[in-house]
Amino acid sequence: MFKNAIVRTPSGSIINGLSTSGLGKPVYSLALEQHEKYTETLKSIGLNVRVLPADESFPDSTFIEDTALCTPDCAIITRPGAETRRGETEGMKNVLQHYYSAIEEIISPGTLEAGDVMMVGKHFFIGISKRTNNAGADQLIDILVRYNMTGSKVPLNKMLHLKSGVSYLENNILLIAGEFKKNKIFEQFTRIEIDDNENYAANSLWINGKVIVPEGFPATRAKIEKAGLETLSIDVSEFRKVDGGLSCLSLRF
Ligand code: CIR
Repeated sequence: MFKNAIVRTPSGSIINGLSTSGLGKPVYSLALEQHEKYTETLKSIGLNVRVLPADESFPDSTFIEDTALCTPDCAIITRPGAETRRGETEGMKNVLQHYYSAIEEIISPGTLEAGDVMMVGKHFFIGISKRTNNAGADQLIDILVRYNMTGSKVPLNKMLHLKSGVSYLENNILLIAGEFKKNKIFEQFTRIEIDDNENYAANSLWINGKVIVPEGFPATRAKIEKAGLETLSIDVSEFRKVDGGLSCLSLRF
């Protein structure tokens, strides 16, 4: 169960965020509106939400998930693989000190973005992607082991981040899309397979028994409900334009 969440208000510079979507630039006013609804939804589920101010110097800084991994026992400040995002972690230590007495850090030559990290109880799957390298994953595994947790690597071919294609919905249920559907690494889970035309919805968000699904993906929502989970949906169209999804917009712990 999660108690807290941290989000960061999108900056006007989000229009220059890294993107491969081909969906055009986000409309800033709409991004702000959607972000506010996202924040309100987290609060309505019962989380204490801290809202950090927008940071104009980093177009992608609203995707705060990538800057830290918040485990039950320690927080780990990441080292983003995207050079334009590296400075986003500055200041996160101060923020997280309010919640954690143990804070670790990924250091050079390691890179790691926490969108590549999926928590399954005390085990963490770590995507090796264009953003997260082996050195970063190895450092993370060493840190996890020190705190009685474990980690393992998952190679990525097409997706931006691990959680662009797979989300853990607790109780051994995994929402799974694209290149991961046939991956033996995920065989042990009860899998909800995403239809290829709804791949974006693979990044849905389990919070304390409820699953937030991006708006506009009815087949995925129906499948999740069929598995016995309650769903909510939020429109995150403006974040999708810059390759962001529901999980990217918060740290939850
Ligand atoms: C990026 O390319 O880094 C951002 N435009 C999107 C980051 C999405 N974050 C995530 O999946 N955790």
